[in-house]
Amino acid sequence: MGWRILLVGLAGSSRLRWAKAESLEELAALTVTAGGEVVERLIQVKPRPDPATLVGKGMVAELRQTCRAHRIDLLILDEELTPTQQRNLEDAVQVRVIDRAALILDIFALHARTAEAKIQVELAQLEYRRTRLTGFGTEMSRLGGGIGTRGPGETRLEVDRRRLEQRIAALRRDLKKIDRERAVQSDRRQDLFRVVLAGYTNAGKSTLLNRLTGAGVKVSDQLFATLDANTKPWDLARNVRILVTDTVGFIRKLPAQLVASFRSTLSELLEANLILHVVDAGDEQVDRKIDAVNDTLAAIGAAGKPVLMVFTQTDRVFDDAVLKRLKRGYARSVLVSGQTGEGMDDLRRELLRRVESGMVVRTFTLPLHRYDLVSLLHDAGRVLEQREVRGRYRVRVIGFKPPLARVRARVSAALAARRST
Ligand SMILES: Nc1nc2c(ncn2[C@@H]2O[C@H](COP(=O)(O)OP(=O)(O)OP(=O)(O)O)[C@@H](O)[C@H]2O)c(=O)[nH]1
Ligand SMILES: [Mg+2]
Repeated sequence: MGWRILLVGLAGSSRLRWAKAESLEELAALTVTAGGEVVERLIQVKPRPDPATLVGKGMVAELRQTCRAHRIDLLILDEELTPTQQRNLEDAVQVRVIDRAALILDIFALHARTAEAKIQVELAQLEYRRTRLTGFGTEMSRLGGGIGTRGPGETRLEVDRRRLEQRIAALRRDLKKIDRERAVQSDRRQDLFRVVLAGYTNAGKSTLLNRLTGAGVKVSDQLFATLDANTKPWDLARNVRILVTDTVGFIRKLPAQLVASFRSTLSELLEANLILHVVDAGDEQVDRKIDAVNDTLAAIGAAGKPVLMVFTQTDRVFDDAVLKRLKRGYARSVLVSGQTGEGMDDLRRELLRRVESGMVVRTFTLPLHRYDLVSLLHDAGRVLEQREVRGRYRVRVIGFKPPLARVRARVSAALAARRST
């Protein structure tokens, strides 16, 4: 049996009521993903939240009644709750109360599979708890010089906090170790062009990765199905191999603790040569979700990265006007369906154009019979032309600078060796 849940939102004005209803719709999807059953939703229009309970007095009474009438187990607020507000509400309504951030943290905990994701989630949860403890502490000290916190031994609050700090420090150490191992791995693949998928949760990123690379990543109609980073090679064209990475999705009001603890997973985005911003074309909130993703990209420092907009799930869109508007609104965007494979050629072509625009063309002159060097060039890039000119090989190659520079050094050494003999 799922938990019976009541969702509550606060709108600053009646004009904002509709936006809040939409936000509650998303909160409902999160609740279902977490295994709960949404029994009822309530929105209160209130320009100024009540400092003690967030919602107003009348609403508190209504909540208590609704909870009793519908046998509610848990109340989820779409707004951020201070620890005091949470406690006051629980006392008044006599039901457990959490906020949106706690719910998202819960889903992350449920979906974490890899060791790294598990550590990251626990760290975020403890940081969330710590801000609550700190909140309590500062409130106490504002009440005048530590009354209630003094005594012969440590207070319970201080013991809790110390344990929390110790565990947080241990988790940070574990993450750092995983980070170092990853750094070794990524050194090995630094020559390849890296494309990273970013986008709102449930947009269709993993489906797209599977379609492009046959990766076999888990796809599901749940929010935050993917919490780790999966990287797969993809041969974009002959001799143009790129790496495609699928990673954790975003959402409006993603808790800051999660952004912080998933820093290393999200750093894939910072190392990308190109970000594919994947958007569900069939979503009614397309523009708002794009904004939310852009905000999060900015928050992690990836705002200036080259981006290619990819609208997926076009097979769900039956109104051509919708697709036309997207195509017109976002320059050089691509329309695809990860499910049917429609539009993949367009995506491949646009990607190849982007990849090759970051490449350079170099001409190499090699001693005849140095097939080893010729073969190095074939590995380092795409050979455009290869012919014999006055007793030398002339090879023209398009590729990335670092690998071509390494071959250049080998060629110079070979030529110097010939000259000195
Ligand atoms: N009809 C249709 N459904 C799609 C398409 N792409 C994805 N879906 C469905 O949308 C849901 C989410 O797909 P995922 O690929 O898991 O989305 P995601 O962006 O990886 O989501 P998270 O990892 O949870 O953030 C699944 O139920 C998919 O089957 C598509 O092109 N067409
Ligand atoms: Mg996914």
